[in-house]
Amino acid sequence: MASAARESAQAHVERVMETGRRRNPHAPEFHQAVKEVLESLVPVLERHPEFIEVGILERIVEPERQIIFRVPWVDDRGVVQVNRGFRVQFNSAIGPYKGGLRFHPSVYLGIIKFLGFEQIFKNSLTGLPIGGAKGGSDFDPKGKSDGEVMRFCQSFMTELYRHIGADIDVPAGDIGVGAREIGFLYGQYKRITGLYTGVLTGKGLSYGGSLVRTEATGYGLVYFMEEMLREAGQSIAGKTVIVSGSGNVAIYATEKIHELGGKVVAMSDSNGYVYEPDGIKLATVKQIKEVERKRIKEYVNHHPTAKYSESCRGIWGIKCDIALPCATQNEIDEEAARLLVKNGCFAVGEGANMPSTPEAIKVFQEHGILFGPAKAANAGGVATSALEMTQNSMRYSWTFEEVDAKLKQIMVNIYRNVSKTAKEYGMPGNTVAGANIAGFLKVANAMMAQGIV
Ligand code: NDP
Ligand code: 2IT
Repeated sequence: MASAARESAQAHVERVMETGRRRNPHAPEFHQAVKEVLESLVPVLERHPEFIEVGILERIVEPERQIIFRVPWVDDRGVVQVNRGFRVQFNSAIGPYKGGLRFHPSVYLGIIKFLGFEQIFKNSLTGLPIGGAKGGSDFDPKGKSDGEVMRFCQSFMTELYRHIGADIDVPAGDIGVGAREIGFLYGQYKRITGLYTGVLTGKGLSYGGSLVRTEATGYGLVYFMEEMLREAGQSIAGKTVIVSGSGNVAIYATEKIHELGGKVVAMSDSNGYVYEPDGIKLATVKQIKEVERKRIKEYVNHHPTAKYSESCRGIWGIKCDIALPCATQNEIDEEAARLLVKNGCFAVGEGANMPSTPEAIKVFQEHGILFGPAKAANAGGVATSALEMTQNSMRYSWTFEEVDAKLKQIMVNIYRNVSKTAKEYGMPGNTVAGANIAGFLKVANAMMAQGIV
């Protein structure tokens, strides 16, 4: 009986994935994200055949709405440029759509869908009432003037505004979208609609932003890691850490690691990495990246003891105790994972979305590496976005200490929920399954209650 149920749950998952592949050609990242989640859900479907009966999986892999639009703008030379804009409103079972906007030349529908799909489960894990969405554009902010970025953002919002709202869909930042872009987007939304509402998060502190949102993803990642290490009788103090990327998530993960007595010895960007055995001087990275918007290789001009190497992949060859991939999807492949393990790395926390390939995750699992999967470990950013929405609704602001304490508690709760769920389903230590199952259950129960919609 049990094995018949297993077969049918397995067959159901295979069928949904097959339909997904047929319906979404040329979207490998989306298929990768769906496969990882759905394969974890087989034991859930065995316990809850009612989820199969009402087509929860068929519905959860199909976005509620996908918007693709033209974004025309004029560059500083007076030349007309055209980019493509996206917003995928994936699932609103547990709250208004919520998720970031990514501006990067690699953006296409498949990337936005993988991110939007992940966001459903991540947002559920925060315990806060937010649905899943993602958006963005193939616009490349690198090398653009502030004026160009502003005109692009205004054009982007001139189309997007009709699809979003404080109780409908609340975008935020992601790669290439930080405080500057959110400011321009917010200004244009307000100008068009006349509404002063919490329609975006990651806003500046002077116009409705929340303290700690800037730091939240990186800090949250380290709070998650700290709790995972604590359960294993370890701590961050005294550990050597490598952090890939040098953007928002990487910078504030590094800041918190240093605060807790760890030492980050390497950071990167898409061109290369810097290695500083005495510990990265974060003030220099902030100056180069946040103020000057330059490349990480500039770091060695300030600190001649550091070494710069071309090729961002080389960072995984550096000896460390803990690795925090905080740049982009699939940045750790099987070879990089094996190198990390060989060099003694015992814990990996995913700050970026889907930074480890399935083969890399397998290597980590086979070697008993403590692993914080993205949708759990990097949920601190969107959780603090939800706290920003709460403050906007209350027309009130909490102090830094208040928001930080809530963020920390949320990350500890996420780790405990993930760990407990993995145990409940007979897979102790399997944080990937724990995160996927725990995130799924809340959404699936809400979808059950709301009928076939
Ligand atoms: P930023 O734009 O601030 O920084 C991105 C960093 O990653 C840069 O150092 C960038 O280098 C590097 N990077 C981007 N694309 C690539 C690539 N294709 N190959 C190599 N390096 C790359 O973005 P964030 O720090 O906000 O985002 C980093 C990751 O964290 C993303 O995966 C994002 O989805 C995820 N995330 C972000 C959250 C947030 O609140 N911001 C929340 C949860 C997850 P370069 O300058 O050379 O492009
Ligand atoms: O991937 C993510 O969770 C984010 N980019 C943050 C989304 C948000 O709405 O704060």
